[in-house]
Amino acid sequence: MPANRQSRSFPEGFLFGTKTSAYQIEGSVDADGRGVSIWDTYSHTPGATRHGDTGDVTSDHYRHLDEDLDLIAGLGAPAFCFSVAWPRVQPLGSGPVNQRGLDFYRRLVDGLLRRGVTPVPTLFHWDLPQPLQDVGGWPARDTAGRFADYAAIVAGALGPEVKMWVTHNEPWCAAWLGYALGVHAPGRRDVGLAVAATHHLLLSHGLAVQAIRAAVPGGRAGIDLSLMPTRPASAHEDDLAAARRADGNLNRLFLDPVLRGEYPADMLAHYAARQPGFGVVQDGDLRTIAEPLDFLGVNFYGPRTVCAPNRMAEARAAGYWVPAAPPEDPLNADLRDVEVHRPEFERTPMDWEIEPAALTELLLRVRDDYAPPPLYVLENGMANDDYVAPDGEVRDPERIAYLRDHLGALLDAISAGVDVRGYFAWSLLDNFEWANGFSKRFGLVWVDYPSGARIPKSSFAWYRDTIRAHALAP
Ligand code: IFM
Repeated sequence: MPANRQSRSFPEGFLFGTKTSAYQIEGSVDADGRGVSIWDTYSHTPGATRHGDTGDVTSDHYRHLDEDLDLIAGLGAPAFCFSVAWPRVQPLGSGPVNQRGLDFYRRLVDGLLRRGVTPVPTLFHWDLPQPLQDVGGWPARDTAGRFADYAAIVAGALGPEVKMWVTHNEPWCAAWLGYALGVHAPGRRDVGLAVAATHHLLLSHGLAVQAIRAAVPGGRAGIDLSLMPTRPASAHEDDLAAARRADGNLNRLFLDPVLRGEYPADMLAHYAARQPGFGVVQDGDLRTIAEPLDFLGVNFYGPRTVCAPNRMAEARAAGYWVPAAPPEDPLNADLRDVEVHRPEFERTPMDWEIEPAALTELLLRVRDDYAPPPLYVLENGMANDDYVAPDGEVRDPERIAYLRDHLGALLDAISAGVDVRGYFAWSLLDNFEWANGFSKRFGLVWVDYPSGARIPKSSFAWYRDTIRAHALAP
């Protein structure tokens, strides 16, 4: 049989899962003493999200918990990654603990364990308590200390049964979409604030790792980074420099401090004039940030190609799709990079290019450049133009192909010797896709938002069968 006709097995113990986040699926934002998060504030700001959508109800997971636990069990994935909403646990972001908020996550964890599913909590997936934003948010150092307290509370309450912990999900998004681009909460557009936010998010990560280890005997801690191979549109030195800056901001600004205990020299120089910027770094911080990890989570959706603003005409002539004008947003205007697209690559409805081999490239690069702890792909998946057919089924062959090809790319990385221990599909359920509201569906399960009804899509059955076979069918 030719190689491509054979099924390919995953290593023994390879951990399959799905992943969700609190604000995107829970709803019930006023229930049981929950406080206000920056995403409540931001999503209710006119013009902030598509159609003014909010997470007030979204997939209504808070009230559909048992049904969702049964769906998770039906999928057969041995792990489930969810995030804890800080404002449920500490409505003010500091001080008193809201026991009813903790009880919800206790029920979730117990429900998973009863069904034989390993819970993987993430402590922060962007829903900062609003009172902490009111006194500065992530650009303020005190927020890192408050996060350490919160981490200790959650780890103390959910341990010792919970062994695998993620401190932060995609701190790049929290810092740069939230404080530089202004397209996520809290909607600030200031590069100096984004640099300071980056540092305090990372500092809080290191402090949280220490808190988890202190509270959970045998606890394993890691962070989940959104990473992207970033390529130049040509070999011209200006394009190479633009790609290097983009890579510095997206990837190395996080990988270097976490895995090497230092910020990249070119990024320190690039942001040197920004206030407060790296001026917030104190002695000893980088040692805390580089607290050795038990695993590194990698979130992958696609690669990025950039040219320099003065090279747009050449990029266009070379066949790239190039925007009419250079970006004016604070992030990219500062980085002087222009995102271009390769027309030969299909894009998802998020406009993200589909190139599974870029996942292999990324995993190899992380291995080669950083000698990291074991890797888990903690997010991968696609938005798709799904719909309910007249027979009531939701068929999403595009998503099946996407998952299959990315799992194949992951197996290629394993074959090349990269220690990848698991894969989590984003996402279990259709949900609130941040500024895109409900216009993008990422779920393996369709959610009918008005009624809360769930319909497993054909990708759910495909993923279930793949997990059961522990192999990728040809
Ligand atoms: O929905 C998000 C998630 O919250 C973080 N990672 C990317 C996903 C798709 O955009």
